[in-house]
Amino acid sequence: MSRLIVISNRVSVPDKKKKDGAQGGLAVALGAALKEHRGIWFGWSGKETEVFTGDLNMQRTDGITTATIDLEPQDIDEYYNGYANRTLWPLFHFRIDLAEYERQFGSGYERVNERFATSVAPLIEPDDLVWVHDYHLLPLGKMLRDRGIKNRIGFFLHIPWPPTRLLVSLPFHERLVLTMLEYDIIGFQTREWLESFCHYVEKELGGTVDADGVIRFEDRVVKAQAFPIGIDYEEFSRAAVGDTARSAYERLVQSAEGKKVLIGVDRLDYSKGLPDRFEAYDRFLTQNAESAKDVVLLQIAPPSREAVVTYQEIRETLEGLTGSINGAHADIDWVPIRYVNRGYPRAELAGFYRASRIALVTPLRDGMNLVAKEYVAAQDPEDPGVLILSRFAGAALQLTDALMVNPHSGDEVSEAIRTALAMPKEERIRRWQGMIETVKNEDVKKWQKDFVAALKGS
Ligand code: ADQ
Repeated sequence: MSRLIVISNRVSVPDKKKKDGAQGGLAVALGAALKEHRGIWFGWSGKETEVFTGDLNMQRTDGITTATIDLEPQDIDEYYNGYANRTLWPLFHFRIDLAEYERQFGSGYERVNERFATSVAPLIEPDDLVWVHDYHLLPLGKMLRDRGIKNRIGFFLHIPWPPTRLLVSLPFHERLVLTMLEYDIIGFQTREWLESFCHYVEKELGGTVDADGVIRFEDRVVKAQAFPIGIDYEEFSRAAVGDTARSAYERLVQSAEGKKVLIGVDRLDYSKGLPDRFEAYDRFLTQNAESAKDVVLLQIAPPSREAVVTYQEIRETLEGLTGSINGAHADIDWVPIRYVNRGYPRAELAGFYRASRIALVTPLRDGMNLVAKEYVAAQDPEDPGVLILSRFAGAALQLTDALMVNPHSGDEVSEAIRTALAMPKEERIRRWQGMIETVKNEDVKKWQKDFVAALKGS
């Protein structure tokens, strides 16, 4: 079996014992994938160094070999906080209004990608498969080719790919996409993002794309395909009935005192639609005053990317909204929103999901969204809860039995909450059965196997 070299911005081995801090979807998914393959996970350590040396820190933790490099403060500002999170992330989530186009962000991004390539290239042996992840490293394939790496190299994008009309607002968009054509395979979460990419290649570059997603441009042949990511269903559904989950479940049920819990679990990110969600819930409380006190919203939202000002703003917005909604509706024995700014171990989250009658997964745009799948996996088959899901999450293309909403419409979300609360058990079971099949069959192991098979060219 070929070795797998996984390359992503950050390397963080999932640690079940870790009590604080959330683990992003990427860390969770890759941890599961890497355990099955011997190989190396390469990326940034998350640490700063005064002067970049390219020295590798190699470690073996929990069955996974990692190799990391430290970056200079200027690298972190321009590449990570700058181009990745102030330019590409907002643009790729359709927020062109938030995208900042600064020349030094672009050059920092290219410089750090070159640094990644220089440091990882010596680790790559002739038969290795190389799998690059996400928007931080779009041009890495080209930079590896420039260093003589002839291996099969694949790329997977965890976030949406924007429509051509938005992407062309990015200075040097052509140069960026051209570097991606050095990969052998490019994976997207859904057909929608795949089609946007192919559209760009045809319309802006003049390449051709056949019915199998094979792109031809000059002398390059690249396969583009959708690989919807899943969760580690086995691990998660087991965790949901374990001791830790059970006590988390009890804790939430007891504290809710007979009220139905609505749960939201998201990184604190403007793409997740949290203010819109809170406003829709406010509307629900106003329009359904008689049943308002029968519910409580638990929103778990650990801060992320705090160095970026838009993330500081979303935090302030939410704190303000929580205060005003709680102020307007609360009584001496009831507060409508419990807003928690921290991460929880996965097993505890599973218990919270199981104790919640409704999950509100209402991002304005999301590559996939794993919380939706985790919620489904954690439910009691005899008495499952209802998933309210944004049609703009990649997961909406798979979880078609969810209550689908337009997250921009407060009326629609408020109405969906009402419908979910009144939904008879038979309908809850029927919808859940439709979804659990997908969550179970299209899990992270299948995602990883499918991608690696495509990367091998088999
Ligand atoms: P994210 O934007 O981070 O991932 P998501 O897919 O929902 O979004 O994954 C979040 C993960 O973090 C989930 O596994 C969740 O349980 C965990 N998490 C969130 N809040 C937590 C908390 N308070 N405590 C503990 N754990 C918490 C990106 C893309 C997504 C894509 C994934 C995977 O933006 O669209 O689905 O990568 O490809």
